[in-house]
Order: sequence, then structure tokens, then C-alpha cells
Amino acid sequence: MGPEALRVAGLQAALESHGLHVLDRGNLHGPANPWRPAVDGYRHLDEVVAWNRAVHDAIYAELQSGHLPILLGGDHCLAMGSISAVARHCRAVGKKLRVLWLDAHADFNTSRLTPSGNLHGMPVACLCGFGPEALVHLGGAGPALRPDQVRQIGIRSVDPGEKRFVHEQGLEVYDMRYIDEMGMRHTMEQALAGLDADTHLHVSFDVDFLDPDIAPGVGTTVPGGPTYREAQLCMEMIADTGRLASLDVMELNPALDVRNRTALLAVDLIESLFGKSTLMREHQARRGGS
Ligand code: EXY
Ligand code: MN
Ligand code: MN
Ligand code: MN
Repeated sequence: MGPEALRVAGLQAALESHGLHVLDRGNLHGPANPWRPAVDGYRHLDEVVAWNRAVHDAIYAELQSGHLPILLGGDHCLAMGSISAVARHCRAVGKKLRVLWLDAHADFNTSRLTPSGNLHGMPVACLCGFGPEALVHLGGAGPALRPDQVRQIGIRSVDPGEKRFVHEQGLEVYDMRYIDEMGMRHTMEQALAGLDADTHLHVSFDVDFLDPDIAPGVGTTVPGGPTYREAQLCMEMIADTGRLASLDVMELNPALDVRNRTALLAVDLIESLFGKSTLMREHQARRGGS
């Protein structure tokens, strides 16, 4: 239902209003959610593998056509499919890859560490090589990512074993305490440092990154997230780099939303990610405004 809510909230028209050409490829298809308990530490592994293969193939095809793919979700486990396709594409064209993971959660659990068995708590670990074979090798031999390619922003809910593993693997995490103390501007300057013309920037935006007061339409709300203005600045600073080359918008659940408010906010933020404020600044400059 997440992708449909984003369509109803006007995502395509919003992007087109900024001069972008948008192709809606429709929904991907895969097995239904069986709602079964975990087996060997994973819930619904076969279904998650099938869906991620479909996502991988769709995203890889768009990248090969020279497009900027936007994956609408849906469960954040699907970022395994999109990012493994992005990593495969970067290897093929000789680009560096940087992944910004905007989320309340680190999503760095393994089958041994997970408290739930839910694979949406494990995609970053799987992408870094810590997970079942079928998910680790979605985009070919070897893991899609090294931990030093990832920057996590907005984190405020990490399980105890997961926390130890995040530190052990040296992930660069800008948690809410860091954002509170240093501000979003400094945080984004750090997270975006070192990008150059040869860098493909992928943003994986879990909508639960946002404070639940402004974004109630997600399954796993965690209080104390970025405010509307902090989230806007985050998106605007990403847009200013000019390096955004692929995007996931995940975990939106309209059944938990209030009058599609979270979907409308997500569209607003995606517009900023594609340079809405930059365009407004240029417009003001052309008119001689301040
Ligand atoms: N860390 C918890 C778990 O692994 O079960 C919660 C994960 C929630 C993940 C949400 C989608 O970002
Ligand atoms: Mn989920
Ligand atoms: Mn997530
Ligand atoms: Mn999350």
C-alpha cells in the first residue's frame, strides 16, 4: 500500500513540476506475506529472497538504461535488492558508491542477534556480507558493500548485540544524540564529505527516520527523530551535492497514517531531495531577490 499512497500524494506530478521526466514502472510482483514465525533466525526468508530478486532485476535494468531509479516500499528489507543492483552497476561502470541510510534503526542485525527474526532489521548487515547466501550474493559474487561506504543518520533504536556489531564493523553512525549536539548541518557535512564526480550517491530513506509527530504512518515509530526543518535541511544538502543517483523510500504504511499525511510529507521531502529549494533560490536570484 505504500507505493499507492505515494502515488495518491502526487509524487509523479511533484517531480514533473520541477522539470523531471518520470516513468512510473508500476508495481513489482512477488509472494504474499505468510505471517509465520522465524525459522533459523529469519522470518519469511524464501519470500524475502524472491522479492529482492525482483527488485534487484528491476533496479539494475533502470540503471543500465541510464535512469535514476526510485524504489517505493514496502519493507526496508527490499533495499538489499536495490543496493545490490546499485553496487553491481557501480562495479560495472567503475564508480565509487556512498550509501546514506536515513533511519531510526541501524538495520544491522544478523540471525544470531535479531530479537524478532524480521529481515527489515538486517539489510545493512546482509549488504555487508553478514547474512544468508541467497541475500548476500543477490548482485553477484561477494558482498555489495564495505561498511566504510555507509553513513547512517537519525539512528535512535539499536538492539544490544546489534550495537556491539555496529561498533565492531566500524559503521559511521550519526545518531540523534550527535544531531542534537552538532546540528543537522554539521552532520550532513560530515556524512557527505569526500563525494566527487566519480561517486554514485544512493539514499535509502526509511520513513521512520522522521519524528513520529510529523510522520505517524510507519510500523515501527521511535520518538525523538528529526523535525520537519531538520529533515528538509538533510534533503536539501543531499540535493546540493548533485550526486544523488538512486533512492529508496521505504516502510510507509498508509493503514497507520492520518489522512495520508506521512505520504504527503514524504513527497515534500523527495521534492527537496531533487532540488526544490535550489530551484527556488535560482528563481529568486534571477528576479534579483535576496
Ligand atoms: N531492531 C529491531 C529488529 O531487528 O527487529 C527493529 C527493526 C525495525 C526495522 C525498521 C524498518 O526499519
Ligand atoms: Mn518493515
Ligand atoms: Mn529501516
Ligand atoms: Mn527503521
